[in-house]
Amino acid sequence: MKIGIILYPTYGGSGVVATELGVALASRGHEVHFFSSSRPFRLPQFQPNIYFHEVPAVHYALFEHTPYTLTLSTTLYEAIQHYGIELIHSHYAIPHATAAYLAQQMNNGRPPIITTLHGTDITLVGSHPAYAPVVRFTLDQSNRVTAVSQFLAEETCKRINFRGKIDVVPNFIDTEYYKRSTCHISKQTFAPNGEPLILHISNFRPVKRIQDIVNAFIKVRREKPCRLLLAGDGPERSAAEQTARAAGVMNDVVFLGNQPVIVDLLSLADVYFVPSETESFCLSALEAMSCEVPVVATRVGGIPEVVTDGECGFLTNVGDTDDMAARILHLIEHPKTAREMGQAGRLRAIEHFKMETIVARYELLYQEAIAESTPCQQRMREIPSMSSRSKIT
Ligand code: GMT
Repeated sequence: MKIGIILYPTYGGSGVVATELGVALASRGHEVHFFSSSRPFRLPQFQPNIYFHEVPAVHYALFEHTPYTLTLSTTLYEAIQHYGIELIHSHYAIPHATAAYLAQQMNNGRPPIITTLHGTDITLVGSHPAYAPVVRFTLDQSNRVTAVSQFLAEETCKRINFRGKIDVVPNFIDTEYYKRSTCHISKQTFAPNGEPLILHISNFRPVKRIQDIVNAFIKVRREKPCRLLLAGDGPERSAAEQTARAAGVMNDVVFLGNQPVIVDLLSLADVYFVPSETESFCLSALEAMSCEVPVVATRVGGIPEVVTDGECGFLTNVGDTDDMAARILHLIEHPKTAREMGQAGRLRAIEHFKMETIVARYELLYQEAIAESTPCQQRMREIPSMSSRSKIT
């Protein structure tokens, strides 16, 4: 198939999932066209079957904001015409699904569109009154809609009153790549005295509750020497630095900035910590589980569909930094339990979220959407007549 994938290029789960899906599809022989405002950070430079189309930002003095939706529609439309793209897979509804719809209308209603909802495109942004009607309309126009968790599928119906069908296709993980390995970095780099390492990776937006990470760490640190590794960057970083400094634990907190390759960090970690306000899925928790790291996370959104409480780690209430600290402390004081929970996490990743299985589900959805949207006459032309079929002997 010739597949167009629209995605955000920046650090964030939806862009990572879309990139890894496209790369997997390309290695299965499909022709994959990525559409984004800049090259997605995890997209390999050279790989057969992969094309990258940069969506231009065209500024004009009259515009307060650059109309990205329109330049994306034109970029899609031209690629559909030039390469014969058979299906568009839009990751994140706003404005990607809307731009895909425009391009489809410009091209006489083809190709079909699959929209994958990732979370904040419904829970934080999409349900805002300024967006909800257009998001609902665009989902109605998509040939198929998928959500990365059951939680998100239900929220979509509740929050924007969407009445159509939503297929739940969870995010996936390449368990062969994401596995605990002998790491290129020595643990001593971060833990000179062999201290346990607590790791968090995100884009440091308010929804990630970075202050809770630092506050829980301060409580754990009072009981036991340990170190906190924070990978990523974003608006909440400097407040977190101030809190750590004021509490006198800054020497035990390492801000690593954005890290394109995280498997090494995960291979060093003793606990993965994610106290988010909401998460439709939490891809980083799945990455940790695949690397046998026990997870301490909040019991919100789609997280319980990923992390089984008491089996792959512990779930706590949002903001309950006492409980979070107690759970982390328990794991670092009981390495055998931590190891067993880590192994249970990897098994769960393999059984429920393996890349090959989920990519095959998307392939099937694509085939169905293409078949359903192919006009009857054309489909009949594609089915050879009885006389031209080879005889069954
Ligand atoms: O919240 C982020 O880190 C980014 C955001 C995105 O759209 O890139 O993540 C959302 O999509 C991810 C991939 O499906 C999910 O794993 C995250 O849980 C989800 N974030 C939220 O729901 C807050």
